Amino acid sequence: MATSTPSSAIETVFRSCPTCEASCGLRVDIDRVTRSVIRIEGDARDPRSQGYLCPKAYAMKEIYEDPERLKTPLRKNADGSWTEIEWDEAMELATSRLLEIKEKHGANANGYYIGNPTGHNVGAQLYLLPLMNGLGTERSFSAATMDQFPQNVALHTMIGDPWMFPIPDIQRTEFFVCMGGNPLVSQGSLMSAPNAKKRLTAILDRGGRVVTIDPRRTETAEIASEHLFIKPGSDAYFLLSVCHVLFDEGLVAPGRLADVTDGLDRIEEIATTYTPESVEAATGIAPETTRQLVRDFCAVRGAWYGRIGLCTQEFGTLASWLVYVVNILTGRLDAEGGMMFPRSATGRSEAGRPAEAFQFGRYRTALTGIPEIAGQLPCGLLAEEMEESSAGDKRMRGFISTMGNPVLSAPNGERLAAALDELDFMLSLDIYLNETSRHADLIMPSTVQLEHENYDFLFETTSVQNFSRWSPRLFEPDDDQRDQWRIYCEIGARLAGAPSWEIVDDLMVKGMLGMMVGPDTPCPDVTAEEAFEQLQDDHGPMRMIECMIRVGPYGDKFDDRAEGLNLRKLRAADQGIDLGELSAGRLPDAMPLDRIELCPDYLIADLSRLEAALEERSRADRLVLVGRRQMRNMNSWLHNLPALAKGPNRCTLLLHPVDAERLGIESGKFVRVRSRVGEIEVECSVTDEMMPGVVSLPHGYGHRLSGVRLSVAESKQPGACSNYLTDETVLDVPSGTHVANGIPVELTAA
Ligand SMILES: Nc1nc2c(c(=O)[nH]1)N[C@H]1C(S)=C(S)[C@@H](COP(=O)(O)OP(=O)(O)OC[C@H]3O[C@@H](n4cnc5c(=O)[nH]c(N)nc54)[C@H](O)[C@@H]3O)O[C@H]1N2
Ligand SMILES: Nc1nc2c(c(=O)[nH]1)N[C@H]1C(S)=C(S)[C@@H](COP(=O)(O)OP(=O)(O)OC[C@H]3O[C@@H](n4cnc5c(=O)[nH]c(N)nc54)[C@H](O)[C@@H]3O)O[C@H]1N2
Ligand code: SF4
Ligand SMILES: [Mo]
Repeated sequence: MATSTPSSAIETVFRSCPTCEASCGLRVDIDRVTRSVIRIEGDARDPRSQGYLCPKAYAMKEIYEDPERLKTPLRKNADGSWTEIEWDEAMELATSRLLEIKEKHGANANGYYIGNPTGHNVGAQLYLLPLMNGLGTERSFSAATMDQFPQNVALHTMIGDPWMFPIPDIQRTEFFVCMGGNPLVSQGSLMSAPNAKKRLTAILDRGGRVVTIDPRRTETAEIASEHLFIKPGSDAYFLLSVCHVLFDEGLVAPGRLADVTDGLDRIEEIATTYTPESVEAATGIAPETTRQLVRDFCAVRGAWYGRIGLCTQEFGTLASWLVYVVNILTGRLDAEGGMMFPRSATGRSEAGRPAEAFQFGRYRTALTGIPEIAGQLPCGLLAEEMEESSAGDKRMRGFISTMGNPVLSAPNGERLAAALDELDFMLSLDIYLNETSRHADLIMPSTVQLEHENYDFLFETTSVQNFSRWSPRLFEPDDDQRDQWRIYCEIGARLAGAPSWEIVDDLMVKGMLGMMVGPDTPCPDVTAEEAFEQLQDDHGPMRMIECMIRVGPYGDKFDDRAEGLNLRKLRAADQGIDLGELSAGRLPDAMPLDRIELCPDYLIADLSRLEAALEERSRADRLVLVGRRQMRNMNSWLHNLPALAKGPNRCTLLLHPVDAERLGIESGKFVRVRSRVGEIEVECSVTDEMMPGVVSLPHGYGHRLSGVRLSVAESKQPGACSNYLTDETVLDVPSGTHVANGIPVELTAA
């Protein structure tokens, strides 16, 4: 809870930073009278971040203070100007238009896109359900298909839970292989690790090794023991050759999990032909390097990890799957120092969960017939779903974009921008008038980070150390601002014809309790009614969190006098609750399937596509584009903050001196980059940190479009949009994830 210093008006409040996955602990000095943030520091007492913070910690303050941040709903007038309107009018407008479309053209004539900050806001996550139920549409798109979806698909088919991610035990590992991730900058993804630099350096300090495998010698590579360049999109070939060496040299040792794993023979057979020699031309990795790496990895406790560079590529699902396969073959899954499973306080990886069947192909996109996969359609196909010329009468006419900026972050943003203008009605749930929301008929902003409570709901399942953390609201919002959860709940209630959002909210909590307490549950002695009466809050996401943590593995089981965790204790814990190191031995009990399926048929079916591409991949004359993340960015949306936007242009294209010379390009000069779908101009930087034949450009820039209110971004870091080059038709087939890494491009001096 907030602790105040009695002699001054200044109060120190502790909370976690919600901007990236790391969820660092912060100490924030605030003045409640002027409602201003005076200072933000890393909290040395936080058990996970131990005082660490990055420049983006100030984003919380600057977003809160940003004069261009929206606080009131905005309605677009016929002449394109905007008028501020009251919430009731906005709700009425949004829901009547969406319902009209639904009645005239069916539920599927509406659709939605869910963006990244959702994962950082517990209310937004928990209340998507009433919104989605209210819409009742199959047209569901999200940032997942530009992100981790291949991992979801691999896990769903292998262990039965798409969200039970194995996380590297970097606290104890002696050998960390990092493919397609740059934790020094991202602070770890599906490996939430504040101060990744310190943690990775500690591996080296205890005599271990860190090996990075990436087409760029990244910031992480700079501190690693070794770096291997790999050609973009070739990781599945390389990982199959790793499996080949494991079998060939008798290094396969699945250990404890062998008894519960099916498919060991099958992977041996698959890997037979993938010798390190046969894939060398495609990967660029010398056979002896592969063999030695495999031997060294097997000699100690290692963790083999892959992240976004392995997901958003042409063979993303195979590459992500093979990372898990390598860990299983070497006995490193669910073992100390290997890849482990966090145990969240909200109980989402406890034994006895039913396995949700993996489904796909129940419906398809209108033009290209791409199948839905586990309820998702590829986000880059939003445009073809909206265009009359592509989808005809079946087109999407009503659209909600929430907490996302797909014009910059999804593939072929230029095509999407044009398609958005064909819609009958578009609602943007966003705090800025930006590249995407400028197309809306109505924008509804929400409170921002400092103005609402939070709970690290997603990242307690991806953290390298178990923890449970609640964060307080620091300031009451001005005027009549609404929290994101309440906006969802209210739109959902109105669309469903419910009497009020409060009733919908109560029903959700009661429904949840009905399954959580009572006979045959971990809380047999409490009834749902009794539990409901005990809840601390009248409404909102913390009621659901309270239910989950009280019933969860560390919970008090709705017994106030018991030792266990409850919301009251959590709210009193300035640094959250440290739940200790990750522990081994969670499989098979904690997974929904009885046995691990090492070679799911669904994934194996994609091997023929991989095989067929080997020759093309082995060509030496390809020039391809990959992405890169930077410390002061968070995808597309922190560029309007002066503290983060300052400094030289960061939207630069990195290329190797050999390529620069061949193409007559110099550092500091602008170059035209062309792909099948688009063309942009960017400043170049020539550096041998790139692999020859590969160029690197960050995403999330391109703040030069008319009609936006982002004056800082526009003047300080406009950049150009790398996703105008991303071809929306090229997919990782089994997951429907887009290929943002390994895009064929041509360069010419501008
Ligand atoms: N080329 C390329 N493209 C990529 C990637 C890549 O590596 N390369 N990465 C992909 C990945 S991993 C991701 S996650 C996506 C991210 O892409 P998106 O999901 O589209 O998210 P952002 O671009 O971060 O945009 C976030 C939006 O949310 C708004 N916002 C922030 N906070 C709030 C809030 O509290 N309430 C409301 N209502 N709105 C808020 C911001 O103003 C902004 O418009 O980008 C993907 N795109
Ligand atoms: N500062 C900062 N932190 C962030 C974000 C941010 O925008 N800024 N975004 C957050 C989000 S939404 C996410 S999803 C995470 C992502 O977290 P990370 O996965 O760590 O993200 P990147 O830094 O993009 O690292 C991807 C790496 O893959 C490499 N790569 C590209 N193609 C290939 C390939 O074919 N094979 C291999 N082996 N490597 C390849 C790239 O060169 C790059 O170094 O970061 C999160 N943290
Ligand atoms: S690393 Fe991430 S969580 Fe930590 S201060 Fe920076 S943005 Fe916030
Ligand atoms: Mo992401």
